[in-house]
Parts: sequence; C-alpha cells; structure tokens
Amino acid sequence: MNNRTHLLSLVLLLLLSGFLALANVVKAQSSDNGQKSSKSQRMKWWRNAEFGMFIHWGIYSVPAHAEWYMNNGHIPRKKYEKYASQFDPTHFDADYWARVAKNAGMKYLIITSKHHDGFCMFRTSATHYNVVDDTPWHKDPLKALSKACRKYGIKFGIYYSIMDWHSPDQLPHNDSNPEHPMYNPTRIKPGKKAAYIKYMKTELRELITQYDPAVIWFDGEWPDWWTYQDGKKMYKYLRNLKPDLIINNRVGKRKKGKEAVGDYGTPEQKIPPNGIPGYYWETCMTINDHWGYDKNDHDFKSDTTLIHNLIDIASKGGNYLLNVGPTAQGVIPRPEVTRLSQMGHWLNIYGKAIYTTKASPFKKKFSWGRVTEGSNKLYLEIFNWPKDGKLTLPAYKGQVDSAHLLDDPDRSGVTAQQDGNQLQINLPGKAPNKIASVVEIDFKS
Ligand code: JFZ
Repeated sequence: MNNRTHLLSLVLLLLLSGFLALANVVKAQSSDNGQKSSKSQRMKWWRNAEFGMFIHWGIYSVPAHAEWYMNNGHIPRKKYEKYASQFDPTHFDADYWARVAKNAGMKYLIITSKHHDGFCMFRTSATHYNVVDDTPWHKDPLKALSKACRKYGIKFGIYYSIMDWHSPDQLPHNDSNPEHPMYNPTRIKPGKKAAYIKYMKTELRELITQYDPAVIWFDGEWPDWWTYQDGKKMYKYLRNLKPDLIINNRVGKRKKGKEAVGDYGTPEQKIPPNGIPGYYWETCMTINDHWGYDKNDHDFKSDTTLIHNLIDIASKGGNYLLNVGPTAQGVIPRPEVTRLSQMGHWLNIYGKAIYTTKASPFKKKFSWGRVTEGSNKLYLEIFNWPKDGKLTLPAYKGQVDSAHLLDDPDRSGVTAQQDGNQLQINLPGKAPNKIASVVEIDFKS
C-alpha cells in the first residue's frame, strides 16, 4: 500500500466510526423520545381533561347502604344474590347521565363494571351473575352509557375490581361462621388463581371490544394473592389489546425499588399537598361520604368546597374524579345533580383557568387562593379577596403584557407590574365571584 491509499483508508475509517457513533446517539435519543412521547401522546387528552365523573352503581343500590354492604353487613353469597332479582332501574337514562356530566364540565366518565361484590353491570359470557341475565331489567347500562358519552364527546372509562367476593375462585377472608362471612381481603382457592385470571381477561377483553373504553380503572388489588408481577402482566395484556388505553396504577402493587405499574396515581379522598411531581395523578372523591348510594348519607359537600377542590387539584397538576352514586331506580340523587350543575356554571365562565393548564409554577402557597399556568399566562384563582386589593407573587418569566378579570369583557380594573423579584397585582374593590374569581395575566413571549 502506498501512502495515499493509507491516508484514504484512514479517512474512510474515521468517517465510518464517526457515522456509527452518531447513528447510535440518534438511535438512543429517538428510542427515549419514542417512549416518552408515546406515553405523553397517549395521556394528552387525559391531562387536559382535568375533571371527570366517577359512577358507583351496582345491585348494592337496592339495600342502599353503599358498595361495601356485602362485606360490612356480613351477607352470605346466596342471600346477597337476591338483590339482583330486585334490580329494575326503570328510570335509568344514559343520555341524561351523560348530559349531567357534560353540563358539569366533566370531560370523562368512569363507571363500575364490577365492584368487589362481583356483580357484573355489563353483558358478559363469563358468568350468569350479570345485569342482562340476572335482573328483571335485562338491559346493559354500559352499552347505552358508552354510546351516550360518544355522542356528547365525553371519554368513556371503566372501573374493574380485582378482588371478587362472589367468585368461585376466591374465598372469604373469614367464613368460620358461614352465616356471617367477612370477605375482605379475599383468599384465593388453592390452585384456582390461573382460572380467576382467565376469567378477568375474558371480561376485560369483552369490556374493551364491547365498549371501546379510553380508560380502565382497576381497584381491589390489595389481597395477598395478587402480586406485582400479576399486575405487570395484566397491564401488558391490556396494552396489547388496545395500544392507546390508559390504565390506572391500582392494576398492580407498589413494590420498593420497582417502577410503579400503570399510567397514573390515584390518591383517594385527598389532595397531595405538593401534587406528585413527575407523575400523572388523579384524586377521586365522594360528593358525600360514600361511593355507592347510601340512603342515610346526606352529608353533601358544598358547591364552594367542590369548586375549590377542583381548582386546588388543577393548581397541583392533577385531575379531579368526582363520584356520584345513582339509586336502584337509576336516578342520580338531586343534591348531586344540583352541585354538579353549579360546578358547570363556574367552569362555563372560568374554564380557561382549568382546562389544559399546568400546575402552579411557584413553590410558595398563597392564603388568598391558587395559581394555574397557561402558555405565557398565569391564572390566579382568588378564594379570599384581599381587603387592600393587592396580591404579591414571586416574579414570573418574561414581561407582563396585560392583566384582566376573566369574566370582565372590558378588561379593565386590574393592573399587574413586575419589578425585580416580585409580581404585584392591583384588584378592584369587590370580588366578582363569591366562590372564586379569576385574574388572567398575559406575558410577552
Ligand atoms: C376502593 C373501594 O374499596 C371503594 O369501594 C371505592 O370503589 C374506592 C374508589 O376504591 O377503596 C379504596 C381503595 C384504595 C384506598 C382506599 C380505599 N387507598 O389507596 O387508600
């Protein structure tokens, strides 16, 4: 080889190795981004939705002591089954339920397909113990409701309990007195776990093919026999069946040092004080003190509490899943409907401050209210109107362009200045809204 060919091959070699190195970087990046963006793509509608309706409805609405009655009332299986023969919700109106959610400003809905009591509120081939075959009503409410949701542009989701007090594959926790069983947490019948998982898969496949849900919301994952690995496998199974399905974290157990299973966290009845940074989350909450219909529970949260909760959750970067508990006649109790309609009324005016916004960019908490972030915008949701008309916040990126009350068409009466490390707001004398007024501040991009 002469010098020239030597040099040429050296250059070629360098070029080739450079190219390979670059290709590797590009490959690594695109697979990272690929993963990240496919989850954020999948979660996009959900994150922007902010507010959903939870519905706990089953044959427990017949005795009307909420959804844990079979366990808490120590009812033997055979006796509990009788509630199915009394379930005839002639006033059920799926279109109306979807309109109640729509008018409340809710963007998605999650309904119980099977709660811990094991009764299936949908058409299924896996058991006779279902609403179509085993009630005098013979109708499939999930069919009607999924259709109505589609009509009104509400995403349809399905709750499914892993623990099953009625399953032939599961045993009550304690049945030493068969007339007085305690079900929770169930035990698995020896050798029956595979059969039960097969049953779950059959039903979940039916739920997906029959109603095309956007979300599956698992629950009842706490019995010992359901393991972290079982949850992972179930997640994979469903992800394969429907690639853009969203699945909550109660599909699996939390395991130390292991990645959480599921797409989002589900704090219950509480709002995490600092949100859950870096993780999607949704607070589910009762509108009174029970999930399933309880005829003695009249402890409804006030309009103000409910609207403040929604704002608080949005300011911390989460979604609010607010529950209703329809009666055995198929009626959403009146006090629940009126509260939802009040929330819708507020959202009609102030929804810009909630939908598609992000958590407050500030660590600091404010006694006067909450903050949400839009693109080049801050929204201040004011619960306690300051007597001196002044609010002081930490400075925000960019320069203030303008500020106004969200419900003021004249856009007058509010000023905002930023100097040094403070953002200073001057408000008019009176709060325009008793529950929460909203100031929008626009920043130059
Ligand atoms: C579960 C159910 O047992 C209950 O009936 C209802 O359906 C609710 C939405 O979910 O209850 C739970 C589940 C998880 C916790 C507490 C209650 N938790 O994580 O604290």
